[in-house]
Amino acid sequence: MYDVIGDIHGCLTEFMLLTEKLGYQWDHHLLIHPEQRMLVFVGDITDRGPASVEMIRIVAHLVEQGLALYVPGNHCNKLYRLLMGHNVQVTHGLETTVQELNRLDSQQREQISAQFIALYRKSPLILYLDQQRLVVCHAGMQEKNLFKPLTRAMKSFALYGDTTGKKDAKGLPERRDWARKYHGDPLIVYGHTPVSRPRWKNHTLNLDTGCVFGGMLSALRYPEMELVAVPSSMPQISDRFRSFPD
Ligand SMILES: [Mn+2]
Repeated sequence: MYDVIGDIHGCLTEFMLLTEKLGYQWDHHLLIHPEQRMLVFVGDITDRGPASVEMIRIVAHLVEQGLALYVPGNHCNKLYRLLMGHNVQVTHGLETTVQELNRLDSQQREQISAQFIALYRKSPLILYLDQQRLVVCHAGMQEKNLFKPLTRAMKSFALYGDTTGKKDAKGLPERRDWARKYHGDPLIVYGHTPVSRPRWKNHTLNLDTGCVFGGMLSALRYPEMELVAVPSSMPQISDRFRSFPD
């Protein structure tokens, strides 16, 4: 039994409220569910929100202890590359995570970097759960590529979705509606593209309800298929939400 959680982006308060609502309790710095349910993170745990470092600590610790699963998102990928010493642009929210890291003393900074690097390296871009009936991936995956070894193009799809390289009318990267063309049996649960309500399309579910943009933080209880959410405490930035035709 899983509780899949959408993009958190440093929204620790909402994460605490959501896990409480899902029935998790803190026990020795770990979130435990009395019915031994498991948390699954769809990626993008950092950037833009107020508590990215603490989210890294929590997620890394839970995964280390075998109490949670995680797939990296594009923001996680960029943070990983930064921490590995690559030259990345500190933009699109990464600046808040870097500010938080810079406020730590060097020993704490080293520790959190090492924790995140270890978390990233051991986490697959796609999780196949419940005998391959449940697929979790940050930005989604095409039906024809499920269960296959990941190529470079598939890795990019898993992190960024079906991008065109162009910008849309709002100046955001254009993303094709891959879920519309998905007709597979496995349920694909993903995030990445903020929508005002969790979006079911064919056998896919987008759980990124834009918590960091003032929406809400959403979870899917699986296999119950119940949606659980808490409202965001962040200011609402409505032009960050996308809408798709049904
Ligand atoms: Mn993302």
